[in-house]
Amino acid sequence: GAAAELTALRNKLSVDGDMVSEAGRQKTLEVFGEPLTPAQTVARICSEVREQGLSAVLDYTRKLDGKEITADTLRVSPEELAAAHAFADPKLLETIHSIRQGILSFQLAILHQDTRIDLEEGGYLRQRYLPLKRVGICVPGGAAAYPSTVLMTAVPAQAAGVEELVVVAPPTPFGSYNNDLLATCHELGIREVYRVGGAQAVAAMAYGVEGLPPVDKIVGPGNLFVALAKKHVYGTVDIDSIAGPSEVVVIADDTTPAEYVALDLIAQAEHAPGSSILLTWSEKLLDEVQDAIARQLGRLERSELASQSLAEFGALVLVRDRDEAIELANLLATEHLHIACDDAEEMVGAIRYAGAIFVGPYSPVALGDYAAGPSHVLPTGATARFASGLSSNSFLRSGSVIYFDQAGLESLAEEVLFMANLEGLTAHGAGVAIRRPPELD
Ligand code: HSO
Ligand code: ZN
Repeated sequence: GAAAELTALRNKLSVDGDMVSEAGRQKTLEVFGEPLTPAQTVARICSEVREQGLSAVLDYTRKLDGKEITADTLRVSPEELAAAHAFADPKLLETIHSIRQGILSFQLAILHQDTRIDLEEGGYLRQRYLPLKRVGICVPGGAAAYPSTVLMTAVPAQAAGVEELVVVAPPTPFGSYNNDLLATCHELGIREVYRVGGAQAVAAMAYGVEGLPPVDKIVGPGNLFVALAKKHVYGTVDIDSIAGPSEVVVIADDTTPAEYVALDLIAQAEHAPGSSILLTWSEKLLDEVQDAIARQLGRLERSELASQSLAEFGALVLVRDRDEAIELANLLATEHLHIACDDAEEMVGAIRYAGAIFVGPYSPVALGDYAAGPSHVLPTGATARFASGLSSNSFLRSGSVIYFDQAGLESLAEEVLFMANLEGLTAHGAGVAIRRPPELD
């Protein structure tokens, strides 16, 4: 039934390093002298960048992106950033500034707090949270320019207290040649922006190359090659997730205007690729949404891209009832779940898996994409089963602090000695025994 079909649909969108398209075969044959899978391609690029540094980064930028970047033009100079900012529409800067405030206050509010518990016997235990020092942000530059992605990654990092932020964007008109993107970086106080994308950008940030010191964590979305490269360098650096295409599941009934639903589905599809699934128990709504999609596609700008995505990765599903909708939503563990019906708030408790839940008819996903406060970098491809969205807490690491005085140590001494003896680690035991107070008779 619906579950099997939707799972198949979802698998079409999964991050698959082994799949080879004809175009991919041709391109890798040309660049590497043999046909490679995306995973092999990425492994090759990463190890060359690791071994040869900047020259490999510039080489692959020429061969894969067709752009001549040099050691001098790799980094967008501070003057260029300032110029982009000066040239930008004041309305853009104002908007970025005001959205930043909202994101910042939410991200500060959810930040983990240090915890300390005092031990009755003598001593305390602490959990400390400290920001990462240097973080790399991938900004895509293929299908559209995404200043919003800079906001939704950099501001949470700043809320956590990250000192050094690095942005990489491919050398394209939607990437690091985009004035709005550069102005946004500058407005947010980001001074390190590099014109590089794809696997070579991820490798450069992970291993460091001449002129680009290595980072501690790499976050942000990208195409298949960026996703696979993050997977490849994980362990050398931390990563946020291995993200696939954007997705939405909308649950609605006939309390929801069909035009709203249609636009929400098309909005996700216009990311191209993007997956949009409607779950409804109202046949009436389903029919109306179908008509509304056709009507809207006739007048929207990106309708060509959107209708392709809808055809390939979209579905309008008639379910039995609310319970089945909830069951399927949990199975899909989608990036965005929009519960658009009247009693949406009551359904939230039944949802176990979703990157973010949008509740009621007035909380479209676009609100979260651009302005609400939680980051729009969210787990895709059913990884919401185990992963969380990006947040200020993604930029903290924790560490414990243990302090016992002699009485405190004594209170656990017998347990430690028993365990040390059990494991046969006699020095562990002796080191505790020697600290025990002298026997009092
Ligand atoms: N829906 C995308 C984020 C985005 N939308 C950026 C518009 N711009 C992934 O959550
Ligand atoms: Zn979006």
